[in-house]
Amino acid sequence: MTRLSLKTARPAYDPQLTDIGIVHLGVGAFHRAHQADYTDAVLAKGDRRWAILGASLRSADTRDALRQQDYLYTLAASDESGERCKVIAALRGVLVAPENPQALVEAMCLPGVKIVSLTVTEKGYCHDPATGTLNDQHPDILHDLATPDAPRSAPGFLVEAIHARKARGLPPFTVLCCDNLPANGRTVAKVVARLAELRSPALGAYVAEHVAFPATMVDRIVPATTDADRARIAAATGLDDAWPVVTEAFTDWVIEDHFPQGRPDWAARFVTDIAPFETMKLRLLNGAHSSMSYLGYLAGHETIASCMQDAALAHFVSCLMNSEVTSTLTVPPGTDVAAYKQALLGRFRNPGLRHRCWQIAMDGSQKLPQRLLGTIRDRLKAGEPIDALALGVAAWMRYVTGVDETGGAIDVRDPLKDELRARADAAGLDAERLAPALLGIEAIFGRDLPVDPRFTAAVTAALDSLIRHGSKQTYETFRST
Ligand code: CS2
Repeated sequence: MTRLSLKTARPAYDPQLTDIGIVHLGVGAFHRAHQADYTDAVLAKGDRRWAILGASLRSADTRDALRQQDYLYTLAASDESGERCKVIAALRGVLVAPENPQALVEAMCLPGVKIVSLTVTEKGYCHDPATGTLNDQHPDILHDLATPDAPRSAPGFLVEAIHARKARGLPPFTVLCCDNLPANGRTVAKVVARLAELRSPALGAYVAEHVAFPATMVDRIVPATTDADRARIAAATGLDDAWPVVTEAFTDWVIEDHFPQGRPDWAARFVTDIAPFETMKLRLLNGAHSSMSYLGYLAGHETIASCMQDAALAHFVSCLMNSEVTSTLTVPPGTDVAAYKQALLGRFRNPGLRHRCWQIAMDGSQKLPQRLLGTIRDRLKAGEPIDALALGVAAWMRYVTGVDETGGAIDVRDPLKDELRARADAAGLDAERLAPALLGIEAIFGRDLPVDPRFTAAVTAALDSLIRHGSKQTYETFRST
């Protein structure tokens, strides 16, 4: 199949006539649906300096799929009016870091590269999620300190390339974190400066003084592509695409405008203070997502759209957002929070997105702090109840036991998976033992929450109900509140 269907938007520029201006670490579906889409529009408008060279830090899958199609791919975006496809040409290549780490460092040292952006997921920064500081005992960090010129971790690549550029008299690139970390620019700056400092105090000082780490709030729901998506998109476009990306029509990007080496004129919102935007999104969207993913999975829902069709679960999500999260937010300039929440419920309901609970449930140990625990801290400080938030945390605890409500195995994916499983196995399915066992993980809960009786009591009660009555019956109790 080679003919492009007339309904499919094609690239408005020749990718061969573009220059690489961005190296992107973690070239997965989210990047291809979000930053690459914004950059494609910039290239199409005629500023050809910003093509993207992608890198995978782990597997060769994306490179292998896209290489045979010159790194062009289809982006299919849906809302209630249907699905629209376009071909994105912003990605000029994909390097697979483990095959040749030096080649990636060299690419990051190209003089035309002004930005290194990242979507390596929360765990990719090798930090302690409760405090945001580098975990200097992380195996990849130990590796990168021992072998700095052949790094493995994202911070390792950043530090090595910053070091190499400095040695060559090239200005540093701007580091643009596009992951859902709290204060993502500041957090990554801290992690990278610390790793640099461990290599040499002078390099640490250079990073702190000369490298820009603007913060971002990124928002677009991007489920993993399925074979059914491939078949449907091939039928719609007439293109045989090995790895199209499926997303929603909605997209948002708020960026702190601090790019000493220049930046593309992305159709993003450039602001001076990102914090209120980021907190609103992490707590409302991602907080609801994570809570729904654990509760929904346990109740037998496969996707978020299916969770939203369960009136009791949809009601729980509204309670979580309206009764517990909203009071903790500072309204971002120009934002109508009620309208944002309304739109969010519509986005969750989008039947065109088969966003699996299991996918969102991954890496909970890295996600809970910014999605639920920060909100809980603020509520406790204000002396306010935390029942819905505590149920979200308890559902995660029930989920990471690795056994579902019918006795089946749950495929728990998490960097702390082994520790979670060992603690859960030792405690057994008893809330009085399981809750404290998991609350004892300081990297997730810090030191304050496990000793706050209001928090421990709420989580233990919710977990007890989940264990005794199951997820569905537990979230149904919110209908009468
Ligand atoms: C999701 C996010 O997988 C997850 O954890 O909550 O990827 C979410 O879809 C995006 O942040 C939406 O912007």
